[in-house]
Amino acid sequence: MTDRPSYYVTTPIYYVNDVPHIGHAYTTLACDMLARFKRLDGYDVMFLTGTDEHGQKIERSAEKAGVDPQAFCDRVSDRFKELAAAMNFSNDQFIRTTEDRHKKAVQHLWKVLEEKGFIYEDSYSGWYSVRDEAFYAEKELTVGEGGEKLAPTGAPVEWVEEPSYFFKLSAFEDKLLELYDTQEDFVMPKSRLNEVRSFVKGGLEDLSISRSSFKWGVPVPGHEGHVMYVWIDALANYLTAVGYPDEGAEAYKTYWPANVHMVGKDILRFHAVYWPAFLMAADLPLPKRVFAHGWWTNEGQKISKSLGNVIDPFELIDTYGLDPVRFFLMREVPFGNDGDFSRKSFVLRCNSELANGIGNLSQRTLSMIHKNCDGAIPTPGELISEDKKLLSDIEATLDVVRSHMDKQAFNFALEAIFAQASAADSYISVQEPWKLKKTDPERMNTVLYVLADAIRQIAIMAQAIMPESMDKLLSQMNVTERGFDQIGSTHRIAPGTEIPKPEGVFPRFDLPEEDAA
Ligand code: ME8
Repeated sequence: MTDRPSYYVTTPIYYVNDVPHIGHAYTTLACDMLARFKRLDGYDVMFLTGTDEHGQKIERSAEKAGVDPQAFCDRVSDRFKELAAAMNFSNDQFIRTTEDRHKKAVQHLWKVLEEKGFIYEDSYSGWYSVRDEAFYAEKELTVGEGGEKLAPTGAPVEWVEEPSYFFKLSAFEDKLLELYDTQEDFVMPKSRLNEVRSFVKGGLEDLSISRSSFKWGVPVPGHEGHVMYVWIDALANYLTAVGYPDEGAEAYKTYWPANVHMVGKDILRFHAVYWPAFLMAADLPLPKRVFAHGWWTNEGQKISKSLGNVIDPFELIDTYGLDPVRFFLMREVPFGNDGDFSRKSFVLRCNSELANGIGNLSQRTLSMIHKNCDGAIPTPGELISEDKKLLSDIEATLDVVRSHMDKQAFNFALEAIFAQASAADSYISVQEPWKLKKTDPERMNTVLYVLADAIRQIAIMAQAIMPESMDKLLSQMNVTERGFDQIGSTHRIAPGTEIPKPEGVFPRFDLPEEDAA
């Protein structure tokens, strides 16, 4: 235990039926930015991601690939680990649902639910979509072009009849509605909360939580022939990772309940309805928030394997470098909304805010210092009101950014940080330090000092989104203390700090050929 406040953030665990794409990178990146930000702000953070490896979808994919399911899971799960490394994710754990610790945890949870009288045996007959790993009521289905029945997501459904155990979800209608009314911001954004509330108000049926027509799942304890429904298995990963069922485990005591379960809008129902109901039934504390973000399309089109337009994060990183990719994904679209990925927007955004923004600002300033101040941070004279304003505005930005981050408004957090880079640019244009060299070298020293300290603080705040580039920039300035406790007037950059000839941090990109003309 530390006396620092704790913060637990989770990503969905991704199905291993398919290799990772930009959507998976996006969700985990949002959590990475949050985790890094909280660490820099002094929190004791637990950041969890991983893979969801059971269920019929995985069993069938393995069969199709002609590989044993475990070997299949090992292979694809590794690819998600490679993505985490390529994206510089700082997850503290990578959980896999085929691990023993997880099977034990979810079997324990099952037994608790059973002992408390929330599980009963019956048989299920109804519609099931393997692609969504979800049951659908007849009234939810739509009809496809060929007259076939489809899930509301467009996924095919099949009729299933089999013995099954059920969870008494219907008993939780009122309790869930009360949760949405009383626990502020349990579901965010607000518009999503309304969606969830009206789903629950529409009436909840008991949920089939075991399958008996295939094998690839966690065995239901004491009931041979049944494996758990993949969603009860998957959701429990958030508990396994902190040591459940040992409620006395240090990690459990420190981190549970989670602060944020980050998910895409497609899986909100599982997290905001089923998950709290399971936890209430087991008498376990509820997570503080479920945040459902929007979906990316590719140049206006839905991203899908069958359309062949899946955006490969590895390819993007190869083409543009990692930090511009991280920056663009979090900066471009208000978090929570859907967004469109286009290379033109990518290039325009990165050129204006990275290459021409913070990149140019730091390159110009550090070059001037290197050249005109004997390669070291100059000693400032007395600060005038413009100097003080720039620095105090930057200091005040930290609280603005904190408040955006606490609402998962990542784009606004970045906008606030980068507005300070623009403010520093305007300050240069007004102060014209290059002219002061001859007319008033002491004032030039002050201006360059103020700029260096402004850049130091902007770079400290931007570390959560661009860890590598900001490390490069801060290292060029010999800044070693980089936590948010270093923001403000008590920790200014020390005069005399060596500033070598700077190297550019952000390249400028060319527009894609079709847009360049
Ligand atoms: O649902 N845009 O796994 P999954 C944005 N195993 N985000 C996207 C996206 C897109 N186009 N496509 C995918 C599962 N995502 C379950 C979760 S959790 C206990 C179990 C992201 O591999 C988004 O976060 O289908 C979405 O919710 C998730 O990937 C779905 O991943």
